[in-house]
Amino acid sequence: MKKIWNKIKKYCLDFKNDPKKKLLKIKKRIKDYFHNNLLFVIYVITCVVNSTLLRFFTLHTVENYLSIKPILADTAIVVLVGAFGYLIKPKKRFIYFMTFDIFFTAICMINSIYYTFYTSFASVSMLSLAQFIAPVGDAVVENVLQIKDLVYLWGPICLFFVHWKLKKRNYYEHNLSFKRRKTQTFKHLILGAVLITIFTLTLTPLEIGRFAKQWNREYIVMKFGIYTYQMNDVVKSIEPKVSSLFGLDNAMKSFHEYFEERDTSQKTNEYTNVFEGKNIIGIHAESMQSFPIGMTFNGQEVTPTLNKLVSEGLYFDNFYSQVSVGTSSDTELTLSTSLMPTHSGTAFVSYFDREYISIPKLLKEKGYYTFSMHANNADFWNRRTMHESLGYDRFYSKKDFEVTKENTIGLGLSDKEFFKQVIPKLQDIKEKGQPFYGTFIMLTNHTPFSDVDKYGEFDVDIKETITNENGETEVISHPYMEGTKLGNYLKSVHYADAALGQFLEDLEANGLLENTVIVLYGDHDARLPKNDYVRLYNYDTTTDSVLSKDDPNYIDFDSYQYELNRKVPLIIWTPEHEYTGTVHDVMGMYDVMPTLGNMFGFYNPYQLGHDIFDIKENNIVVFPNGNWVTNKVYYNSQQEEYLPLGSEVISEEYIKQCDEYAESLLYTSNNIIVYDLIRLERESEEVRAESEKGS
Ligand code: GP9
Ligand code: MN
Repeated sequence: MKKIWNKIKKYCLDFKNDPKKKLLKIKKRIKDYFHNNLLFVIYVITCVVNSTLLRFFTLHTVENYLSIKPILADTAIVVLVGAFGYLIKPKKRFIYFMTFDIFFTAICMINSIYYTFYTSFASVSMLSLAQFIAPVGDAVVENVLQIKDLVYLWGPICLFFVHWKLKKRNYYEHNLSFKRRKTQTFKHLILGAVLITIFTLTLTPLEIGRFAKQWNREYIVMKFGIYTYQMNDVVKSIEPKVSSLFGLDNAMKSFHEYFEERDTSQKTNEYTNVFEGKNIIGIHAESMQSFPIGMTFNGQEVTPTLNKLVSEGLYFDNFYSQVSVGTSSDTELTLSTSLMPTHSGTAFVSYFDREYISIPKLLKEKGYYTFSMHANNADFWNRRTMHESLGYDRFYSKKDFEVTKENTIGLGLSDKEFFKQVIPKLQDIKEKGQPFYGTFIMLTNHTPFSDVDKYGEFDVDIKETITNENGETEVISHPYMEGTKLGNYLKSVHYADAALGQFLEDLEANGLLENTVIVLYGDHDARLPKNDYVRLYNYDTTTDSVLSKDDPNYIDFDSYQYELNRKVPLIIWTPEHEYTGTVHDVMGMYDVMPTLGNMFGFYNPYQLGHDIFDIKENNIVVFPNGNWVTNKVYYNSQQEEYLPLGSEVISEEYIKQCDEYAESLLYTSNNIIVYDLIRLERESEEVRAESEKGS
C-alpha cells in the first residue's frame, strides 16, 4: 500500500515540476497502449457500439440516449471477458476475441429481432418452452428479420479486417512469455473491476431492486445494458432449477402431511352452484383500495360506480391482497390458484413452468372460453408466458389494442379507452356461444399518480361558504388533500371509477351483461405515504395543517392502522342484484378461488384459502411476510406484536396456533411452487393408476 502511495506521490510531484513533459509521456503511453493492444481495443469498441446501437434501435426515450450507465456496464463486461484472451499466445489470440465478438454480436442480433416481434428483450428461460420457440422461429424468418438486425455484423467484420491488416504487417510475430501474458490479463481484469465499481456506485436503490427482480426487461437494458441484462437473465433462469434440486423429499413429505391434516372435503352452503354456467367478467382494479369507497369531497362521491356496485351486490369490506414483490402478478397468481407468492423471486417470472390448478383451467373443463386482456406490454410480469401456464385460452395485450400518445395516461392506454376497445372483442367472444371467463386488467390508477391533468376535474379540497365583511356570501377553498400524493391518488381513483361506470353502461347497451357476473377486486394497495393519511383523517381547516396529537378529535394512524387500511375491495355483482349484502369477515385474495369455486361449481383440492361463506368468522388471512389477520387480531410476526381488533382478550395460545398455521401454510405454498409438487403428485397418481390397471 505504502509503495503505491509513494508512486502516486512521485507521479504528482513529477507532474507539478514539468507538466508538459508529463503530458507528452502520457500521450505516448496511450499511443503505445493502443498500438500494442489494437485487436483488444477493436473487440471492445465493436461490442460496446453494438450494444449501444441495440438500445438506440429499441428504446426510444431521451433518458436512454443520454445515459452513460449502460455503456459503462457493457464495457466492464466486455473488458473482463476479453482480459482472458491475453493468456493466449498473440498468434492465436484473434480466435478468442473473434469468438466473443461473434457471441456479443449474436446477443444484440437476437434481441434486436426479438424486440421487433415482442417489444421486449429475450430470455434464456424461454428456451425451455418448445411451443413458444417454434412459432417464433417461423415468424422471425417470414416477418421480422429486418436490415437493422444485420447492422451488428459490422463488428466481427471490422475485427476480421483489422486482424488481416495486422497479420500482413507481421504484428503477431513478437511472442511474449506466459508470465508477461498473465500480467496483461491481470491489468485488464483490474480495469474491468474499476469500471464495475464506478458503475455500481452510480446505482440507485430502485435500480438495484428492479435488477434483482429482473421482470422489467426494458428498464434493466436501459440502465444496465444488454450484456448485464442477459447475464442476470441466465442467473435468474437457473436459480429456480438449482433451488429445487435439494430438499424434494422433505417438501413432498410435509406436503402430504399438510393436506392429510387439512379438511379438504367439499362443503355446500346457500351459495353452492348459484352461478353455475354464468359468464364471469373479472376486473383487476389496479391499486384500488377500499377507503375511497363511500368517501365524498364537497358532496361529490369519489367512487360513484363502486358505491353503486357495493349496494347492489355482495361486498367484502375486510378483504386483503396478499402480495409480495410481484405486486400485480402476485395477485393474479393468488387469485387464480389460491397459492401464496413465493419466498424469493416471483412465481410469474421464476416459476412460470410449474403446474398450477387454476380458475381458467377448471372453468375450461366446464366448457368455458377463458381469456385475459391488458393493454400493456405482454412481457410485463412475464404475462405472455404465465397466462398460458394459468390456462387462459388467449391473452390480449398491448399489440391487440390501439395505443396512441393521445389515449395514453400514466403507464399506458387509458382505462376509458381500454374498456371502449374491449367491447367489440367481447362481442366476438360472446358469439362463440360458449360461457366465458375474462380477466380485465386495468392500468391507469397506478403509482405515481402524476398525470393529474388527464384524470379530469375532481377537487379534493374543502369548500366553505362564508359571509364576508360586506355581508356577501362567498365560497372559499381550504387546500386539504390538493397537491398531496394521496389527493392525486383520489383523483386517479375517481377517473378509474368513471371508466368502470362507462364500461358497465357499454356492457349493458351491448347485451353483454346477460347471464354474467362481475367480480371486481383491487389488486393491492397504492403504497401511499403515511403522513398523507394523517392529513386525510386529521385536517384542520383553521390552520391548514393537521390537528395536534393532544386534540381530542385527533385520529391516530400508526403502522397498524396503515396495514389495516391497505385493504382492497372485492365485489361480486350481477345485473339482477339477486345477491346483496356486506360480508365483514376478514378475507384474503387466496379465498377468492374457493369462494367462486363454490358459486360456479369448480374445486381445487390444493387451495390454501377457504370459501368465505363456509369458514366465516374463523378465517385467517396470511401475508407473505408472515404477518396475519383474523377478525380478532392483527399480528406482526417480525416484531412478535399484535393489535387486538375488538374487545376480546387474546390468549397466547390463540396467537401460537394462528402463527403455526401461517408458517406451515407459507412453507407448503412455497414448496408446491418451487418443487412443482402438483405436477409430481399428478404424475405419481397416474403411475399408480396405470399399475393398478395392469395388476
Ligand atoms: C403492469 C401493471 C402494473 O402491466 O399490471 O403492475 P404493478 O406495478 O402494479 O405490479
Ligand atoms: Mn398492480
